[in-house]
Amino acid sequence: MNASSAPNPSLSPEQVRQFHEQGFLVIPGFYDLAEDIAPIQKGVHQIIGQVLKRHGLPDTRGPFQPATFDEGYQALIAANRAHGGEVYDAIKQIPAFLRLLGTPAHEALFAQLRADAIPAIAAGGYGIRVDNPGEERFRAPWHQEYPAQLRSLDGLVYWSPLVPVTPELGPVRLCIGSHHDGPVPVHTRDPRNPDKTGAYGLILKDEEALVAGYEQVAPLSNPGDLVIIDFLTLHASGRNQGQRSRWSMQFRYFNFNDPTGMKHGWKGSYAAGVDFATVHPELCLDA
Ligand SMILES: O=C(O)CCC(=O)C(=O)O
Ligand SMILES: [Fe+2]
Repeated sequence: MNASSAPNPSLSPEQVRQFHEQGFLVIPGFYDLAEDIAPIQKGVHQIIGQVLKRHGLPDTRGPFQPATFDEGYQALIAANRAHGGEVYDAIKQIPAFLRLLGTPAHEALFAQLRADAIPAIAAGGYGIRVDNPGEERFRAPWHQEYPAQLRSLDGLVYWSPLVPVTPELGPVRLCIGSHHDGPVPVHTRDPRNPDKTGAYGLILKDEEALVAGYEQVAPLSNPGDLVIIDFLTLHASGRNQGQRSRWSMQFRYFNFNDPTGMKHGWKGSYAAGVDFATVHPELCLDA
């Protein structure tokens, strides 16, 4: 499907049923590789080039090709990890990425999965993750999206990879059906990882026992595929044990017609400079 030219993607009744039952849905080939994905990969390729240039490092890469758009990135972060941070901050400003964020297809999916919704884009809730091999600091522990994003209780994450996600690259893990059990209280600091702050520092109450109570899956995916995740579904980053960074896009939508969001005025969480404990003290174990 070409997301930019197909404003009304319709999920089959079986897909809708599966999403509500499991709390996530994988849609292979949702986006058009040439129209939607390659321009974003090209933007990343260009930004890697600009960061190399800015730091006076040689650019020995070949011309852009979708399959190798991130060439040179491992060498760049080996030279200086902070250069990777520059790439990370820059790539969420690629015009093709922001165009895809606002595609009518995302709004239509939301309307199909949430009855009577007034769909909205979560400000600060979109980006491109770069999960580097062997890195722990930015790996997302088990979490629900809601405390990390707020906006509305019934929001959706649209997750889509820019590289083929193999088992070595640490696909996202999901607890099947966990959204049915509602919001889980959290600790706001992880004593095991004191350098994890903000949303990365939120740790679920009784994490280990809680997660063990569900069947888990870690779906593999390819560029163009879409994984839709309910804001209440428990999920976590896998561990990247490969040689390449795992590049993936996150688009988050919420609902202006959700009672919980209406109550707090659709506040955002950490990315909006809000301490989530002030909005939901009852969900915060150390408020
Ligand atoms: O890609 C990941 O490792 C985590 C993704 C995630 O937590 C999200 O998209 O909300
Ligand atoms: Fe998440």
